[in-house]
Amino acid sequence: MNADITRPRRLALFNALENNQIILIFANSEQEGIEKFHQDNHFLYFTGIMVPDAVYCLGKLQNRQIEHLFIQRGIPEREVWDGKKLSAEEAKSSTGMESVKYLDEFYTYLNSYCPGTEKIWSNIGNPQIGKPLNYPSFMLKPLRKIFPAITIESINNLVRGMRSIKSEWEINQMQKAINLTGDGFLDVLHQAKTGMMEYELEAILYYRMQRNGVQKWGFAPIIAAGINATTLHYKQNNSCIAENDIVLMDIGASYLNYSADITRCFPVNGRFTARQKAVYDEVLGIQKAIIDTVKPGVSLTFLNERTNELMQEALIRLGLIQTKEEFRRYYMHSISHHLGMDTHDLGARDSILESGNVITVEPGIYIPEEKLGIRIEDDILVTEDGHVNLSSHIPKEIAELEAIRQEALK
Ligand SMILES: [Mn+2]
Repeated sequence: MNADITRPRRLALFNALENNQIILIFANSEQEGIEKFHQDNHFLYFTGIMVPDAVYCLGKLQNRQIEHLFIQRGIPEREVWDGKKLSAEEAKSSTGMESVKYLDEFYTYLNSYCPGTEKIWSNIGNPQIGKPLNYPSFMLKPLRKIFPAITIESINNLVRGMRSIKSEWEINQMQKAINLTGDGFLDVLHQAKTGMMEYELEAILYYRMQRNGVQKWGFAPIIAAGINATTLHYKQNNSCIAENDIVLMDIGASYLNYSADITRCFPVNGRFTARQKAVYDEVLGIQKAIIDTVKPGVSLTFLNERTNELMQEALIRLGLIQTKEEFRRYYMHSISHHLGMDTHDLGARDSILESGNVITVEPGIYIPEEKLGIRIEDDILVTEDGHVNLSSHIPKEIAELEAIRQEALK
């Protein structure tokens, strides 16, 4: 992600600002402990750099633009431990910004900008009751005391429109994440056996992804055999896969912080039972019908309402419910969300689709009493004249899945 990619984004961001407003986007802080460093998505989107403990500052004050990047100052004695820090010159050339300062100057600059500032947009997220302040909120805390008149608002509300329309470059990153996830899924189809643990399938997937440059999952992978698939956010992945289980895998690599989000299900013994097939066919039919309706101008609300109708009919056909009102017993979630750097990306739940959006389409039926959960999820790009299914090459037809499994089990 170089300056040619991030510079136009910063220009659009500046144009979204009203007079006497400042944007402060904090990079993630260096993590102690076992986790590798991963960057804040807003910070990466606008700067393109993977360094911890930095701040991007953009303001429109008295109708003049101010823009600085604050980075950590290198400490020569630490270099043998941590390596060299990004220098100011390197930061300038990778971001295309002219003014790079050090973090120890941050509050001095900020204090000089605050008188007259009406609003600060920052990546404070949604404060959660009972949880500690996140890093940006912590950094802005002194300011709230000294300049109580300044409104501090989540930057999500400013950049939602920008981030939900993907550029060609972004779509290419997402396609890579999707393809590597699909390759990993095919490896699983070829290697899974009855009696394996769910985490073994997780390892097969991650091996393929990491060997191809993926540094992290887009989200905690769900590898759920049998009844585990009826727990929507199951992520223990530590059960043994039994003979007649369907394995549900809701998985997505993150490639340069762009996330895939794919769900596939397969029978571990190579063949769906008649009942498993019937449920699978209903979910697949609904998924295809909903994907067909995706085009600019259609709302996510419409997709949800249409799914609910189709689901009611399907569940009655399957003999699971008698009246339409009962359908939430077996289908509890919504059909779609925006996908991008965040797996649940910026974009309102009731948004109207525009060309350049990427959304998931993911109906499911969950029947604990039959130890069966089926969800099928693809990643759909909205285009001028309809849509493109970015994950259409990842097998989901029953005949295809059975053929690959039976070949693998020979
Ligand atoms: Mn999803």
